[in-house]
This record gives sequence, structure tokens and C-alpha cells, in this order.
Amino acid sequence: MIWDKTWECASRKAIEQIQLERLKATVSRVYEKVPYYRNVLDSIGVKPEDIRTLDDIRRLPFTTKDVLRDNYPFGLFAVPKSELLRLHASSGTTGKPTVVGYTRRDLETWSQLVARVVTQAGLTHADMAQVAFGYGLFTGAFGLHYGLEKVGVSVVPASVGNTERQIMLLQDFGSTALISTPSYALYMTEVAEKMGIDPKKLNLKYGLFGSEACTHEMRQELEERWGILVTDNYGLSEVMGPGVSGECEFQNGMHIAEDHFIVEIIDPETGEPKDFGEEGEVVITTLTKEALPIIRYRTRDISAINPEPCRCGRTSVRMRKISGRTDDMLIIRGVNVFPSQIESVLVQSEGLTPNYMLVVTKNGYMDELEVQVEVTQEIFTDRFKELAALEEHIAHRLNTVLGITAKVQLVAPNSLERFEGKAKRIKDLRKH
Ligand code: DLL
Repeated sequence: MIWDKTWECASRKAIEQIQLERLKATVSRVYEKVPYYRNVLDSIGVKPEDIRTLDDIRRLPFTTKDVLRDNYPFGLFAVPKSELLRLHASSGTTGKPTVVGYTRRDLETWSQLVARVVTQAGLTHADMAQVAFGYGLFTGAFGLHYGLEKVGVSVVPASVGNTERQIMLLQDFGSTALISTPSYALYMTEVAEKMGIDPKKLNLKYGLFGSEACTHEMRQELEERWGILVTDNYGLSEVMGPGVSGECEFQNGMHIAEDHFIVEIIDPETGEPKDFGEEGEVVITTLTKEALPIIRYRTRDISAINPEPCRCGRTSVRMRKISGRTDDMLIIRGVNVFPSQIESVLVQSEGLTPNYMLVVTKNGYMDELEVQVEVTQEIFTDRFKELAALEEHIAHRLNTVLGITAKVQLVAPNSLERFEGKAKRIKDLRKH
């Protein structure tokens, strides 16, 4: 079962040794190659040689999404463009995405790490996997794709959408694994049932899900409806994509690829480290990335770390399921959506007031986003007939910026709730 025993089952001492070695190398590299890091390290008086122990990581500054935004698109890259083999991107907090790049070696490392999560879920070269993540700038599909191939799994790159066809392919090809977001996997069971197909009668054995939260209840439902074993997988584009951590068949926390990442849990308010078992914000430092090494990245995800050994024999510490975020990022059908992105579209549209509300619901298992916006009095009284066209126009703009479909509902002036303190513009009515 074990795919890379040297590292996945390494002693604590060996792990710490390689982490320190690689941390020192990473800090030296960013100091040398990335002006942003050289400037911040100089400004706080820290030199690469000051990193002597793993605890010295705390002397290093955090990197936030804002830093990536300010250096858009390639400012934090540590290699010239000619050495890049691939680019991906994820939603930024404004209209611009966060861009990430990979060298040949980065892509090789990435597929190896995804191969680990694929193997620890139980798949072997005898399996066939349908990848129902969107192929494109999103890291999910390509990340899983190459990791699966590395293990020798046959890949069906179905991408997202056209759900009836997805079911048909699962049935006709007899795939043994489904790779998608948990919500899309649940939606697929509904469609299958509507098509008169019992999902349990298909040949599926495994569901490797990720990119959004999958609660214990949701996992149970997925396992029952599909008749499969479900594992949760975590990652984020800024530090690589999928492959950062994933569950083994014992489904009790996500094994972190500690030879490639240092994961800290901090108090999001004070930045102070938390103990094992204590909840806090996940902060990740990459140890082997060439194109985009990143120091102490504030993920905004909330989790805790469990250092207990796992029954599977892997010795890495495990991350508890992500229990939330410290910011207002929404994950809708696996796509990251920041309210600020929506706001940037709304302020550019004529006839709208700044009063809006985002309502997120579930239609069956599918996330739905409705953007309610108050129009100006002028539009409401004099140009009422234009409302439908305006709704359509805004929905189109939102689709361009967010990459997902949202329903736009223009409402009368003064009809939305007003707030005395901090505005609460999100109503997330999904049960988590
Ligand atoms: O979602 C990478 C990925 C793809 C992971 C496929 C696993 C499978 P981004 O689009 O950059 O990357 O989004 C990263 O998604 O900060 C979390 O908030 C959320 N997220 C990812 N995996 C999980 C998970 C990919 N297993 C952001 N549980 C992260 C909860 C998750 N949230």
C-alpha cells in the first residue's frame, strides 16, 4: 500500500532534519531570487543564516494573499519565465486572479505528492478514475490527472458538467474511482437516480474528494449513496494545489506531505503558534517549490494538527478536516468566491446602489448563489422595463469574473436589511 515509504514512514528525526535543510535552502533562495522577500527580510533584520533550527521559522514574516496580489502576475516567482512549464490561477480577492507557476521539477514533485494521496486512498494501477474537476486554470483537475497517471491509474478526463454523460461514462467504462468536489459527487447521485441508475450498482469503489469542505455527515451520505470509500483531500494553488494533505483509508485526518511543506497552526489574531490539537489558522511554507516558493502562507483555513501515529503506518502528522475560514471567502461548487470580487462588478454597473446581499443555498446538492442588489430610485420608477436586461448583464459580468453562474435579483431601493455595525452581506443558508 505504501507508495513512498522513505518519506511517508520516516522517523520524526529524519523528517525534522530534511525540513530544516530544505527550509534553510528555501529562505536562501527567496532572499537571493525574489526582491519582495529580500526587502521584507532586510526590513526586519533577518538573514538566511539566522535560520538555524526549525523554531526559527517564527522569525520569518507571514505571506498573505495581498502580497500575491500586489506582485501580480509573476512578481514572486523565483525563476525566469523561460523555466516555467505550467501556469495555474485561483480567485483573487479582487478581479485579478492569483497566479502560480511550476517548473519541470515542480510538476514532477506535484505528481509524486498527488500519487501519494491517490495511493493512500487505496487506488492502484488496476483502477480507472474519472476526473470530474474542471480542467483549466484550476489546479484540481490537472493535479489529480498527473498524480493518478503516476500511480498507473487509467484516467478519464471528463471535466465538469454534462452530468448525464458523466454517469453514462461511469457506467460504460466501469471506472472504479470518482474525483470531484463532494457537492458535485452528491449531485451526480441525484442525476443518476433520475436516469433510473442505482449509483451503488456502478463499479465505483473510491471517491477522492476535495477543494471544499466535506463534513462527516456528507461523507456518510456519499459513501451510502455511491457505495464507495470517500477520502478528503486538501491543498491550495498558492502552495501547489491538491497533494498537500490527504486521508488514508482509515479516514481519520489528512496526512501532510511534511517533507515538502511545513504546516503551522497559529492564532489568527495574534499570529502565535498553537499546540497540537488546538484549532487555528493553517500556515504553510513550501520546502521544495522552485518557481514559486512561499514562506509562511496564511491560508485562512481553520484546522488543527494531530501528531498521533496512524494505523496505516504513515508517520506524518495529520490535519483535521477544515472547519471554516478566517475570512469571508465562500466556496461555491468548489470555486472560491470573494464577496469583494462581486462588489467590484456591482460598483462598475450603472443604476445600482451599494446595498447588496449574497444568499447561498443548496438546491438538492448543488450550491446556488443569488446576488440581490438594490437599484437606484431612477431605474426603479422610470426604467422598470430595463431591469431584466440589467440582471442579465450583471449575471454575465459575474460569470466572467467568478467563473460560476449566479442568479441576479434586482430589488427595490431600501428593501434590503440595513446594519448598525459591520454589514453582514452574506447569508449562507447551506447546512455545513
Ligand atoms: O482547491 C486545490 C484542490 C483541488 C484541493 C482538488 C483538493 C482537491 P484552490 O482553488 O486554490 O485549490 O482553493 C484552495 O479551497 O484554501 C480551502 O479553503 C479550500 N479547500 C481545498 N481543499 C479543501 C478540503 C484547491 N479538503 C482553498 N476541505 C483552500 C475544505 C478545502 N476546504
